[in-house]
Amino acid sequence: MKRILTIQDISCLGKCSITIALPVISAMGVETVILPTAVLSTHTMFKNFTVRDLTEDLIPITDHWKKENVKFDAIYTGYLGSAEEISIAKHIFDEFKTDDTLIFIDPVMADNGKLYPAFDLEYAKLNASLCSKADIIVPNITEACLMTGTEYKESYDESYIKELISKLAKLGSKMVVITGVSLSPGKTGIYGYDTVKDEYFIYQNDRVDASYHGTGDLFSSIAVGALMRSLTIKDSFKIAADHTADTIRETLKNPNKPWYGVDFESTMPNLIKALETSLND
Ligand code: PXL
Repeated sequence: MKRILTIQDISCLGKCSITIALPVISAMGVETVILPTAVLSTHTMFKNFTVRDLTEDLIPITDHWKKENVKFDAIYTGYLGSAEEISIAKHIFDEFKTDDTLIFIDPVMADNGKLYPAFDLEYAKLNASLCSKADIIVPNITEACLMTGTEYKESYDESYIKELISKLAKLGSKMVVITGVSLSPGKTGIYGYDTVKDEYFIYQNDRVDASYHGTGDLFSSIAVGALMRSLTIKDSFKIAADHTADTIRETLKNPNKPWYGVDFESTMPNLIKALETSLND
């Protein structure tokens, strides 16, 4: 069984980061080791959340793993709380990366043209330097703009996305996948570029007119989980995009849905079926 290390916060209530990554990746049949960067009472879209920062625990924890000779097939980073945690994540890559370790970075810090409350432009620059260490990065358009110093646009065309991709590729990651890209009305999806093969890949599905927290984390967890089950890049991102959209649609049907996250628990059986189908194809 493949083993992933995921480095992100625990938001105790809120359905995001580790409370999505751990159940989803585990259910996909991949061992999921967690390194919690902080424990928050809720995610940061709630008011008055509490934070217990765990920065000083990270190196002792990973030093212990090193002594136990633990190896990871992938390291997946999401929401990191501070500049110091970005530099610790780089150190962890250096300590644990082998030729076979996939570094998958979701530079979580912003959406819809705005940085999340905890972050500033300096943090965005540091996230860009973290991305230089990646095999795959999956920023949304806002994060792509912040990391490349590009003006954020609500409406854009394909050349704008290609320009963002080319600037992101210069950061040094082997593969760039921009999420939340809409190339025609009523559609949304991903726009990817493989720098090694010099190949673009695009996947669009029907746009659901609702935005929920944690959907980026769900998307990334599925993509990295599917890659660890040896699906191709294209199949992994397709399953991630389709399942995330299906989960939003399913959540919309729930009259008692919480405002802060999606009902990924209800759709989990469908994800496993889709994964099994892809594995048997
Ligand atoms: O889903 C991204 C995320 C993760 N962790 C925390 C957040 C957010 C988004 O707001 O606040 C703490």
